[in-house]
Amino acid sequence: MDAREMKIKAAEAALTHVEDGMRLGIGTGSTAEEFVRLLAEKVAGGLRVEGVPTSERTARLCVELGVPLKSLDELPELDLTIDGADEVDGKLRLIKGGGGALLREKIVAGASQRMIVIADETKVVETLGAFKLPIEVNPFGLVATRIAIEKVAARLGLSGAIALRMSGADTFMTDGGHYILDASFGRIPDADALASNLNDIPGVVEHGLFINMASLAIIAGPAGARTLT
Ligand code: ABF
Repeated sequence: MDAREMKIKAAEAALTHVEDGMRLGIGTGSTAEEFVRLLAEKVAGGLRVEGVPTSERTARLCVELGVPLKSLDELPELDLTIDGADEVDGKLRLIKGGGGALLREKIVAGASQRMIVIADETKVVETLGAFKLPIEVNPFGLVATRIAIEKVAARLGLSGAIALRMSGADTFMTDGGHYILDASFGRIPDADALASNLNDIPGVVEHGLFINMASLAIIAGPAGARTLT
């Protein structure tokens, strides 16, 4: 089974959790896009759902494939969000934001009763941190915010490069008009402490540690899909 087939397997398994009439948060990334494609087929077959997309990119795909969308303000309480991840550990803690949509992803997941993560086996880790931690920051005071992040990291025994994300020659800009700093901390033994310390930095808009948000992860590997709870 190749990487795409594994993503489709995870997306198929997630689709079994979708019921008629549900208000859905719809994630971002290549795995979430496989879910959107399968969901669109069900919608074409008569399934009634309303989706809130977590990015402009996902919104465009949903519109193209005919998945009905609403804004989060129109639909502020959601039944279920289905989204990908960059890393997931055994306690369903996640690193997200590789695709740059972490702020909307976290707001949408936070507005949902349940969040199901869909991923392939390569995303499962014992300890978070091999993937660079995306931190969304306000462009104002970028240098001061980066220094504050370094200080927080040092207090927790973490170090490593903190790089401004680029898109070609330009600074990468999120859907919300913010920048992303990608922090190469390596192994993060206390993700909970890092998450709460980052939350306290004024210039940090949001970070990619998703703690206590996912209720289930569907992990697809060569032998099929398994769940983590
Ligand atoms: C979103 O897309 C992100 O939070 C995560 O960064 C990324 C995962 O993408 P993919 O499914 O393409 O690996 O879910």
